[in-house]
Amino acid sequence: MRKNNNSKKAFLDSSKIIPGGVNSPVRAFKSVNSLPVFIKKGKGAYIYDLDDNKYIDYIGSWGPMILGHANETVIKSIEKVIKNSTSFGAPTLLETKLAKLIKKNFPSMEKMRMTSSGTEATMSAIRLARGVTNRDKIIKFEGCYHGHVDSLLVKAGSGSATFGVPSSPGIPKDLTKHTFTLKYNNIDDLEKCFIKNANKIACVIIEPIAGNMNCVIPNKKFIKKIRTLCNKYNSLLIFDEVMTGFRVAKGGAQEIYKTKPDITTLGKIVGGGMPVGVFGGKKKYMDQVSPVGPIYHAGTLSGNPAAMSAGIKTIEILSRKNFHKNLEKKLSILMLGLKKSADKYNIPFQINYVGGMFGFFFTEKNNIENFEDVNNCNEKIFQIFFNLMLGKGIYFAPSSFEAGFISSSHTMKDINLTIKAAEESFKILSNYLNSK
Ligand code: KE4
Repeated sequence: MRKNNNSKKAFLDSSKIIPGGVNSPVRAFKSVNSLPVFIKKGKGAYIYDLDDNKYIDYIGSWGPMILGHANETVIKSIEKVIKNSTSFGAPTLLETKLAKLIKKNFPSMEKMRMTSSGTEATMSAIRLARGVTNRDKIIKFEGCYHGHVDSLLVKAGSGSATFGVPSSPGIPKDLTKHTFTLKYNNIDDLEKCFIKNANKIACVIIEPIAGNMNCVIPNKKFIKKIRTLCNKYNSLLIFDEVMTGFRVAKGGAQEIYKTKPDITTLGKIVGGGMPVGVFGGKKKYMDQVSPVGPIYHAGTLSGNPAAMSAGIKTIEILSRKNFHKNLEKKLSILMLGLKKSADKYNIPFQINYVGGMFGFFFTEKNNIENFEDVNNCNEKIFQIFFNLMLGKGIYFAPSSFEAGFISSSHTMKDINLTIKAAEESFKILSNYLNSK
């Protein structure tokens, strides 16, 4: 067991004034029956908690920290910018510079707007799609998360062809009835929904590689079919690349699947750990955004100079030769090492990884295709494994429905330490399972 008195005290204190003691639910460690660790600092691949425990960090703030924590160049760029004030609420050159850098890697984003979060980006993208098509219905997929947008916090109704139901109180049914939630990777579901609602669907929004039901990689035919059906029914295709943008490849999942969406949303990495979101796409659509067009979007801190600067530096560094190739190579050694260790102790364990993003599943099923498959994994074993690894200084996502992330700061020493810790944990797990 690792010392955790200071984190425990901090959690008790924060819980008195912040719901759940955290500012985002997953941080509360509820789904792993554990207490959250409060972080004091990070450097490179490591984070340190209030009790001075050191962890190899495979969350990286849920994706932004692709260079690792406290990258000197990024920090220096923020320091330089904030000396001239932290915000103006007026245009600066940095916004144009970041937009051009993004467009270079995401040519489908002919024009774009900055926001302060991924949620704002997807919310604005949905409004834009509804505005330009003058249609209300939208399609999303079970297991995909696009931020806490009312229209998108929707789970499948009794049948996927029926109306969606809110996945949170406080969201009007009158709103969610316009959202269809279909099965990921299921072409039939999709085709039926389009036929049934021909020319009523404003857009399809999808995580083109899913990272919010653990890491689920879509079938290429599925992605291509969405594009075809959107063309056929004049609906817009929105790729939510808040997580996958610059993560799975420099040009995101759209580079890997060679499929151009009409609108793309970005976040996380493009802010280098500072609050940023982006939505962008075809000029003919983006020029309908106010004040050029009638579709409203705004934001006090949209394009914040410090966030722009952090994003510019982060993208400049990850644009270096072989950055993603090296990242995926390192990740493949980690993932295959974990799999080998699990197999050694006959633990049912599957892996998925793309670029610098990964997932692992405690199940016999070796092809995880959708939310149901993830739901059928062994949650109890995940919880035990998570806590064993945390105790050994390995900081994985505290939920079996989250993806993991590696950075360019992780070394082969870190990878080998992680595999060693996993082997010890699988051994304990196997004794536990055999004793049952
Ligand atoms: P934010 O509003 O959290 O910046 O972005 C929302 C969002 C949109 N689209 C995708 C594909 C996302 O993954 C996210 C946010 N991701 C979660 C991680 N599962 C953020 C972690 C959290 O909410 O604490």
